[in-house]
Amino acid sequence: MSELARQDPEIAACVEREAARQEHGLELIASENFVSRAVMEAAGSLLTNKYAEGLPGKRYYGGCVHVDSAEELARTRAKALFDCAWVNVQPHSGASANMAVYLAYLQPGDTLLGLDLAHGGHLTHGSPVNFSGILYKAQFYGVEKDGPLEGRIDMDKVRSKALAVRPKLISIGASAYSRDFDYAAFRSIADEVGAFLWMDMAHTAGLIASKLLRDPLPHCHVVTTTTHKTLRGTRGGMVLLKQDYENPFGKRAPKSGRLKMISELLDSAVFPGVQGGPLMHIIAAKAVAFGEALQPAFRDYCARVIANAAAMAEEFSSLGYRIVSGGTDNHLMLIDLASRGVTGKAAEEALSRAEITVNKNMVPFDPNPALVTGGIRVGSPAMTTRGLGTGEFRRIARLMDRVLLKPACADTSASVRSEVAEICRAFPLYAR
Ligand code: DSN
Repeated sequence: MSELARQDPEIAACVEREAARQEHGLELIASENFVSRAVMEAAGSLLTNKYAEGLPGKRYYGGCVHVDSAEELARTRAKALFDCAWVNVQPHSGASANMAVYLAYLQPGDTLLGLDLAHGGHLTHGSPVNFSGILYKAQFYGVEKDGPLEGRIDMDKVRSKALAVRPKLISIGASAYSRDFDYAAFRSIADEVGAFLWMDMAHTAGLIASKLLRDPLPHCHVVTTTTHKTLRGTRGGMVLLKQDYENPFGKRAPKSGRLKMISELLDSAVFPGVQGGPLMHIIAAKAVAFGEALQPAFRDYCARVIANAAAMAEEFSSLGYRIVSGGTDNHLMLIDLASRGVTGKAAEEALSRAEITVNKNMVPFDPNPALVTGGIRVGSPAMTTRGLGTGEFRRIARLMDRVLLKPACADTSASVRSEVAEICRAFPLYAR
């Protein structure tokens, strides 16, 4: 970064300080991870200079031969990773990928059915403050408040809701749900009500690619994801199809009159529907990350992500915390802080003073507003990348408990901070 430091010391200082924060703190935000230096090099490369609207071999600009190769590599690797027939790697983010799905499958005013944001869903699955809730009629299913399915989705209730509201699109996927999904049951409901089934696997894509969670692709009409989070690539999005199929909307190619394939509708939805020029440096970085995820070591990493989250959830439970749904199948857990009488907001701030980063999160049926919350969401992907194992994750749960028992105590904060520093020194980030 010597050139950046010389030309723009203010921005260089921001990057330096963020590097120090990442190196010296415990990153437990479930949606974050640390990419490799190779991914960063591709993301920071001169491919940023190139405009390449269109698709490989069919661009609206000259000079695309090399970025075409990079995008082809990204597509080939993504297809191998998820064992699927088609992919579009251009979405700038998960939200852009999701927007393309709405554009391809729905008309404004159509009904969709998704997981309630307050029960772990995502903004782009119909929240009233998001385009998905503004342009479409959003209906929601949730998780159970108590009983044997506490914190889990009851598929009988999803079916009843689907029969009542007759959605055109059913979404699966979440940003704060610690259990696996029953894709076959979702598909049977979608077929019964004549809906399309869409899985947004942003959080769990790496675990799915590693075959440690169920695979949504054979069951869903379309799948989207982000490329960071458990997939451990650069920030970005992607749309996938297990198999291509003729579009069910009767749309035909202008000259030949043949029915267009759904992949053509999705390609057009990404560009020009939602985006302009794709970010070729980011697409190259996605290719690098997919290449990494195809290595056997990535599956080992994902297995450790799951084992670490499970150990941490167990430790929190034994300390007296309620984990929503009683545990986790994946990389994250939602912790109800009621037993400690502290809000999510106060917990996030107190933990941050001890160099532990989490995010406040509503727990299902939370009486607190979204900016206060009664819980926190904690995830294992980032610190597993640094090499921590189940022993360290259990220790971190105990450190967090010390802070949560005395959130305002400066001495506690200082002593936990020094233990955090010790862990960080033992598991350096980019010093490897
Ligand atoms: N913002 C992401 C998360 O933190 O889960 C979801 O897009």
